[in-house]
Amino acid sequence: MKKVGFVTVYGRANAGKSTIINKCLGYKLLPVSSKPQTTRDNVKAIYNDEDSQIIFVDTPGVFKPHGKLGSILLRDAESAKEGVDCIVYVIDASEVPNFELCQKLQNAEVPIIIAYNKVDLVKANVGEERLARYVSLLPKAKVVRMSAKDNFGIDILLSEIKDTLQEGYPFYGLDMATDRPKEYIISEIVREKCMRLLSAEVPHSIAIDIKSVDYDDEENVMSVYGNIIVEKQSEKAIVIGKKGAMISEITRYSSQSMASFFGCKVDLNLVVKVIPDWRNDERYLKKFGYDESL
Ligand SMILES: Nc1nc2c(ncn2[C@@H]2O[C@H](COP(=O)(O)OP(=O)(O)OP(=O)(O)O)[C@@H](O)[C@H]2O)c(=O)[nH]1
Ligand SMILES: [Mg+2]
Repeated sequence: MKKVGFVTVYGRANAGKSTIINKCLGYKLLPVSSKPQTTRDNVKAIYNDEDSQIIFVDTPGVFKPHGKLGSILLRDAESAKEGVDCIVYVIDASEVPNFELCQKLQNAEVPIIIAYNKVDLVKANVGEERLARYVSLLPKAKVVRMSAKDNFGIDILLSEIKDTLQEGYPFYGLDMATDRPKEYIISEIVREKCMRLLSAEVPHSIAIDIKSVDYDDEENVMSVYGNIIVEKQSEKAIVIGKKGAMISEITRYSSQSMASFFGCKVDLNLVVKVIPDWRNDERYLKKFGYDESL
């Protein structure tokens, strides 16, 4: 028997939720970028050690929603607080405090751990004064001061999480990293590179549609064909770049990440397509995995 359970990682956009989960896992599974709304799904990331299995549920950051996709993301983030064993509430210590989410957490029936993240970016006295105000609204919460980027506080967070979990049998196989198929991991790798390399609003109108993944055992090569979907011709031109410079950067960085994640060579072929206003079109939202009716 191990300590087992589901732990939702919740908080405002860009607080460092996905970074914290990746650091707990010890390898990079989830997309991270400096732009808000990087995460678009409630993805399960499975952590295993000798005495525990923790199933982290990453969530889209809470953000003022735009359009149908934005509303789906917000609904996903809020619903992920239900039916779990513990909630890790991630706060960016360097941001001006915002107590809206504390109110949403005040009636939670499960233990809450405040992951007070990015302490590297704020003077200690300012950070502590802000933290005290959060704690006064969530007096029962445990607090872990962290800098996920520097791996500071990760061990303490894991041990606080384990303290909240019950003994039981693992829910997932010990070699499983996530509940999602490889096509999903690939699409998230490509989307992350788009988030990182493209500026302004373009990344938010992108979806990745992986068409095929074939693996050649003898050559140890994974061949992938996929589409990068954007909403406008002007965005397509930006994603392709001058003489194809941008799409080749996206392809190069994505291939490197895929090669290190899957441990094989990668032949990645990406085509840019325009689907006007897909983020407000139920058919396409569904096709790209953002289901309104769930
Ligand atoms: N300085 C500093 N930066 C951090 C820390 N943790 C995360 N970051 C950075 O903060 C940015 C956002 O990190 P993410 O992990 O994508 O944040 P998120 O909460 O998952 O964001 P969304 O998915 O958009 O809601 C990235 O640029 C990270 O590198 C930290 O402890 N210190
Ligand atoms: Mg995220």
